[in-house]
Amino acid sequence: MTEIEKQRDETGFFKACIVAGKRIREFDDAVIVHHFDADGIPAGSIVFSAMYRNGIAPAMQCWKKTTPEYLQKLKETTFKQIVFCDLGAGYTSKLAEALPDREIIILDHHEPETPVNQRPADSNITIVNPHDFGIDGGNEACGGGTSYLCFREFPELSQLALVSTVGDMQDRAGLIGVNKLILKDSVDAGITTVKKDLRIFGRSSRSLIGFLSYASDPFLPGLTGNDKNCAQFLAENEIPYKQNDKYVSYYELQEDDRKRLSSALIEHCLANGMAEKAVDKMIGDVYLFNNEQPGTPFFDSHEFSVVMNACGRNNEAQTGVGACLKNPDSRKKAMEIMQAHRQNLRSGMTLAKHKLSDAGEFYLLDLRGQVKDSIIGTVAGATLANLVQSTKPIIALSLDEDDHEMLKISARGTNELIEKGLDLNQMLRIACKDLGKSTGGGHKVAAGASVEKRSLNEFLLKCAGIIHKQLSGEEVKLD
Ligand SMILES: [Mn+2]
Repeated sequence: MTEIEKQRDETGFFKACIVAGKRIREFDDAVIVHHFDADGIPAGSIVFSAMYRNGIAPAMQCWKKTTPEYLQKLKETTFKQIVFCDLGAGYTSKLAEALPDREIIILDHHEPETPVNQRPADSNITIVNPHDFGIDGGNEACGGGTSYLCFREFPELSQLALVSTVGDMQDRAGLIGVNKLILKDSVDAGITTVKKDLRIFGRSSRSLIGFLSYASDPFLPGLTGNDKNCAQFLAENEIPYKQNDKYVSYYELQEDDRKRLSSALIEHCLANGMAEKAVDKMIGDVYLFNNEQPGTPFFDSHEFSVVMNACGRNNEAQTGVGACLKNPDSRKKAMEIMQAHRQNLRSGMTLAKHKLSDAGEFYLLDLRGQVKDSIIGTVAGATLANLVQSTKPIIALSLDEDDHEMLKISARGTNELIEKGLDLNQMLRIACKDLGKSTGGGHKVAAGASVEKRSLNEFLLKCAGIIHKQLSGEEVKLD
């Protein structure tokens, strides 16, 4: 069933949220299981906060995905109630099977496993999911948003909902639908201010040079990864990036300097081959939190969400939760984690420059043992974007940190290559077929795979063959 066929029922969704929220606040022996990403961490923190207001401090667990191992561990606990945040929707039957004697509430925005009218009526699981009400969980309600709507009587929690929304990248074209409503709650309650501005990380917490040279979404041609060029660019445009011997951040500039910098940057990106569409996306609404200190990443929803992402990817979700709950020690630690994470990214990118080789049909970036599997995709994307000519896709290799028999592979392309027929999702799916326990897939422009070490040569040969076919317009068959 598609979204369009389903009757949109916002009121029904809000009602379901309120009922679930009320019940959750009655829980007295609960664990919150939340997703590990920049949506899931604030989502779990929202539920924790709401329960804590009733004097109850539930346990928390963070999952990367639903695996039999995680399920088994949860089964071994004695919690009577379980709240899943930002995960669970795709696995309700497995949850019902493994945990038949618990009361479970799932607050999720991912595509549900079974349509709402085909679910068992006597289940121990309550599902709250925008998809059930004809609301697109892909772009107008995230895990944090759904969680917040359960506890709308606490408008201050809308701050975390917005961190989730931005963390789930649902703000790319401005907020719509349910997200827009949450923003309105937040603005009306004096929690959030909306501004039109450059949507590059580090507006609040980075020096201007770092702001430009660390930019990775999008990658700024000639500037990302190059401090010298950034300093020169700022000087050429007469932006006072150093004042009284102190490097200043974007928000510390005067309004007219900020404006001059954004127009110069846009001009620079257009002149250096960035697609117009990508350039347009650089300016948009940003959400600033009135109750936070400017100069910290928590002041700006985007920076806040990057801190969450860094915590999640470095197995420090608990620190992320602490930061959401405004614990000063957690916040300090979370900022250190983010700095280390971005430093890793940067050294990964420097290393990549020396390690890149041309493998004919694609660029090969072999970073086995040198770059962590959690950032290999970002490094691959950055490396491809920084090439003067990205006429072929890039395939990057790293060691799988959880499974020593496997490699983690990231493949990245460009929109131009997609137009010519490249499909990295299809490519990796086919290349992994019949290679033992190798699996792969993702999107056309960005995909990943887990490949057996001993099959690497065969895998790369298959990749080359498939990419060649795709880019020369030949038909590629799944088997
Ligand atoms: Mn999510």
